[in-house]
Amino acid sequence: MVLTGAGISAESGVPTFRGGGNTAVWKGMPFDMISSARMLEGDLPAVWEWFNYRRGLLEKLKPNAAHFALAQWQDRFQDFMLVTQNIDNLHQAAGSRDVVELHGNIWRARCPTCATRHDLRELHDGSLPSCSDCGDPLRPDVVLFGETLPPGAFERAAEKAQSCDLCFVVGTSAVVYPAAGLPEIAGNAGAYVVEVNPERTPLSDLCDEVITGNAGEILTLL
Ligand code: BV8
Ligand code: ZN
Repeated sequence: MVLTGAGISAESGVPTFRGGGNTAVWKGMPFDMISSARMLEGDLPAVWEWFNYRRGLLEKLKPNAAHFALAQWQDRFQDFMLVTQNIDNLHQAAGSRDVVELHGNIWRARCPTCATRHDLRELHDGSLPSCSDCGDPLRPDVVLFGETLPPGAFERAAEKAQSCDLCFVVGTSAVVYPAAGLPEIAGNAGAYVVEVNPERTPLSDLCDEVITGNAGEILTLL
């Protein structure tokens, strides 16, 4: 099982949220304020503006060697699961299949009323898309702070964490729960846990092995 965070997309040019001193800030708001359930309830247009801005940045960016390495791993291991906290779709763009997206996907919108999903690459009605079925305003299909994860996503990942032999944790600062709890579940169930990160994290001391470096280089070498 592999759990990835924003760090795996750093070498693609996607800004990370923490680590390396650059904390994502938008119009003076820290990202966990603009990307929050409260902000969505209070100012949906501002949340759309924030996600439209990020999709604009992402449009030009490509998967990096780390994404491609993991896409190859899915065929090298008999039983493999890729779980990501990222919403940038770069794993899928690199060829990874059946990615467990714990926090949703920036290219999808969701109707809060009828729960239909909409691909934002097909919607062109400006920054405030509305549902083609019921007309209500759509929201990003992304898990914001203070929101629960997509039903079944965490459970599927936790089940694999319980049964896997080897768990890689790549490019995450391991501070956001429940995602950050997955490597602990794996380690407690007997998996060998390997962290790949240029910096130490709260998880480092729990890992069987910490490989210090950039994911693009390390995963390719591995
Ligand atoms: C929930 C999508 C419960 C959005 C994200 C107080 C108030 C409100 C909530 C809380 C609170 N206290 C605790 C909480 C719970 C909260 C939480 O854990 N907060 C933390 C910050 C304390 N969690 C939640 O709210 C979650 N929901 O708990 O619901 C609930 C239950 C019932 C009913 C209602 C609610 C939902 C959390 C999901 C939030 N959404 N993203 C968006 O993108 O805008 S979280 C976001 O940050 C990411 O998705 C990711 O998951 C998370 C962590 O970021 P990382 O991926 O780790 O990235 P980061 O920048 O932090 O670190 C990068 C790492 O990469 C660094 O370590 C760096 O060294 C490394 N790196 C850099 N370069 C490289 C590299 N590694 C390898 N190679 C490189 N080249
Ligand atoms: Zn609808």
